[in-house]
Amino acid sequence: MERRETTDQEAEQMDVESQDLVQNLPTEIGMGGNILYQYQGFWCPKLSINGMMLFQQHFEAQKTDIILASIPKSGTTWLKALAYTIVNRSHYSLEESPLFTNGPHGVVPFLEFDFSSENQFQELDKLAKPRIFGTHSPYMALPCSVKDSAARIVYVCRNPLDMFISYWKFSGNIRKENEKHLSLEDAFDKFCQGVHGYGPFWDHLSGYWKASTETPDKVLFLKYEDMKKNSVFHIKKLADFLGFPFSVDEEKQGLMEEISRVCSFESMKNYEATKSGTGPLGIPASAFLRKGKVGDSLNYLTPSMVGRVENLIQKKLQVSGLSFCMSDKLQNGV
Ligand code: PAP
Repeated sequence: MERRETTDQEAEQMDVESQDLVQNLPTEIGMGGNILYQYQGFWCPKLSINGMMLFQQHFEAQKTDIILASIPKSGTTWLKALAYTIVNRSHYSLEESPLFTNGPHGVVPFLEFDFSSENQFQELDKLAKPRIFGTHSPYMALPCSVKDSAARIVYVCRNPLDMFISYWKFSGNIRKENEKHLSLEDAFDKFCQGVHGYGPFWDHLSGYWKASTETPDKVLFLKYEDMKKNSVFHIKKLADFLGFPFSVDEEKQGLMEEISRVCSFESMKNYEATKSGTGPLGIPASAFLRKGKVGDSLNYLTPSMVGRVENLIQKKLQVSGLSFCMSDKLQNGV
């Protein structure tokens, strides 16, 4: 297909059209005082609404693409580091990986945050294959070319209690002085109504879960807690799924253990890119690594709050067959 540049007039027209569309969407205030738009059945943060539309309109998936998907605060940064390291291990020694200087968000861009024009999407054709991207888009909102091509999707999810606390803490930490952070109680109430970035979480999770059960060769579904429990096992699983399996020699040399160590929370916290770099939208990279623990939410939520989420999960997700280790097991978190 022959491509041509968008003219200034067309770009202006598109801008006006998307502005009109956005202005008519229902809104809510989310954590960190961010505006959320109800867009295509999910709550899209204002910061990424234009990017989301551009992604949907202009991204052309290639059959070798790797798309790392998640709802925020579920292990995206970790998954980016792991997938990038696995796929590029023949190009860079572990000691010299660009991951240390550019960080996971630098080497694996987000499709709805990091590109702001049609031209930038077209430029992506020139990237070396396989291209690796991140997204917080719900499955149903992904462009058709991602769903219909042979591009592979890896989804990481996390116990919603920990995901919520991680999101709430992050939003409070990065907000600007003039932005009003929601109290824990208000944010939690909205979370339970599905009003949070890219929520409702149950729709996000069940969309990718369903796709992974229907097309397991296309969508790999991972859980943060399982990865924490046995990261080497999941590194092997990820490498096999992505088509970059470890050779017998690599296994003998302990390469999977080495990748697990290099991408562990403790190691990543000390990357130069984490200590002094920025992540998406200019946010300090250090904000993406807080505690990295399972069960931290129990330090913040009351038993009745925990019970409310447990009920929600049962009501909204059990039917799909998706389950989580809940409060009793979280207590013994990794
Ligand atoms: P994002 O969606 O904004 O990119 P994401 O990386 O999904 O964020 O989530 C951040 C969480 O993953 C943080 O959890 P916490 O607030 O409970 O601490 C962060 O610490 C955790 N995290 C980041 N890197 C790692 C890692 N290498 N191992 C384990 N957890 C990690």
